[in-house]
Amino acid sequence: MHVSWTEVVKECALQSWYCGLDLCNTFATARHLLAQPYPILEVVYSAPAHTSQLFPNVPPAPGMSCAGEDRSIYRRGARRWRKLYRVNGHIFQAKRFNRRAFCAFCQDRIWGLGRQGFKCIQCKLLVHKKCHKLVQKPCSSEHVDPVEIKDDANGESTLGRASSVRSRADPEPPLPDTPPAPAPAVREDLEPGSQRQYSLDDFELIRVIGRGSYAKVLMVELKRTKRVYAMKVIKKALVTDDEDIDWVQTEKHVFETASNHPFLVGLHSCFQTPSRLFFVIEFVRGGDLMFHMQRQRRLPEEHARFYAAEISLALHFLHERGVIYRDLKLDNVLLDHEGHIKLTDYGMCKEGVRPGDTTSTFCGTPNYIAPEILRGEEYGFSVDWWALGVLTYEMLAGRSPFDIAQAADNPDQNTEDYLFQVILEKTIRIPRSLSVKAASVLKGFLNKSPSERLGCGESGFMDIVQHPFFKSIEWEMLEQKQVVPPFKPRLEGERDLANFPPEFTDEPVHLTPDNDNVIADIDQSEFEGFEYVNPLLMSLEDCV
Ligand code: ISQ
Repeated sequence: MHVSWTEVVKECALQSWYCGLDLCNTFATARHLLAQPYPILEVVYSAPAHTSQLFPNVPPAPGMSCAGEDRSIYRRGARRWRKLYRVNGHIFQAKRFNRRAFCAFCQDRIWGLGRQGFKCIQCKLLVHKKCHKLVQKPCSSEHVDPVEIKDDANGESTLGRASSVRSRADPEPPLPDTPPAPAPAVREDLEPGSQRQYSLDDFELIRVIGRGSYAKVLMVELKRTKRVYAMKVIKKALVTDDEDIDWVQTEKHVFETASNHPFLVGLHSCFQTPSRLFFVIEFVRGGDLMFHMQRQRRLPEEHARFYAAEISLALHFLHERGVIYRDLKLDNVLLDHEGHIKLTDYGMCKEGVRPGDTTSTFCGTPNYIAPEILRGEEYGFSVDWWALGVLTYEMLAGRSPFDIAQAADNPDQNTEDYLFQVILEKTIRIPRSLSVKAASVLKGFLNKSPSERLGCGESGFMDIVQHPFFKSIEWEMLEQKQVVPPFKPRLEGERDLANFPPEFTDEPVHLTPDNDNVIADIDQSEFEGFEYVNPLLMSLEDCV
């Protein structure tokens, strides 16, 4: 499948409007508002309310940098590009229907598992996947600003979007014949007393510690035990279509798998209110690697080796269980109070991947996207080893491998499109200050050909374990957390938030009251069965 660059360019131009300086950081940092996971339906033409404080500066023109902006390292949200199919003016997107729906072409019921049907994102016409190419009736809403989509040979396209297309902030009304079901407050299928269910009343909200396009992360206390947790809060109104719902399901599944590994954040419980979904997650106190890199500029090789090795173990664990992580970046690597890593944020993961299997969704965080994704190729676990290469380079060099000197002054070089070209074409230059072994491991991970990349050959993970850069690592000890980390985050007490950015911790912690009109538009049946309690953590809690 061919990826069209023009669509990417358009995205960049729009998104480049929102940037600003985070003056709190000693490492001069500019952050872009690239927190929208789906560019097509997420681009906004005026800054959303929450961006005004964090991104106070406006560049002279779209695509240009703000005064003093240093683009080398900043927080960027991961995104998934939607696959759209254009036929007769319609722009179809694959949909899963859990209510009665009929094909406008053959009149038969659309049913079955998975994404059985297609829905036009403009006129809402519903058709079978098999019928979508046969639709004669033109789209009745073609006056809507056309989404910029390039048709490819198969009529299959990626990307493109216009402001008037329905977005997450403008949720889709439910189908008329199906009234929304109420949110299940308590799971009725549970044996009485077998599992405790949680609700918002069980927690005291203490501080905001993070924020993404979909979610806000809070530090909370479970009142009964006084234990502290991170709570990821997602507004249901932002989870409006299949891909979003799949994302929530995936995150929950991977959380369940992750709870068994020392270098992956685990889940305590999940619950919901009519307007929100809540993931209660183990709290990791040391802040993320982005925060620490912004203060330390670059890391000694010994430190980078330790983090890269622990991350490798976490990725290998996921891969062995059929999960591609797809969102490795500094922001998603947390440090615990001792200095061990924990990966977080599983919303971009791909599950159910067997060895040799591939997938093709165009997704990730721009600076970390592997060349095979950009080339539109099918890909597998290789993309995670590429991202580890980018991250290890950032730790060792204090900048991205794809930074171009003076690019910030040149609007043509300041776009995501340009970044993608650099990732695809530029030979990566390794700073001379790095050791031969470090240079070798970086070249290994950053091989643009996935089949030749370190970690992707016949012997897979063993090639990483045996690489000279990792010679001093005792892998079994490392996995058992028996190796003392090179850096211990400074913490004064269990609830010290000194390692979290003040731009988050200074935010008011309250959740806005529910709006009945918004709730009325939510199809609660989509969230049935979301409740979950991790039996492992529960038994720990009972010991308190
Ligand atoms: C757990 N602890 C601290 C921060 C976090 C951010 C996101 C998800 C989980 C977290």
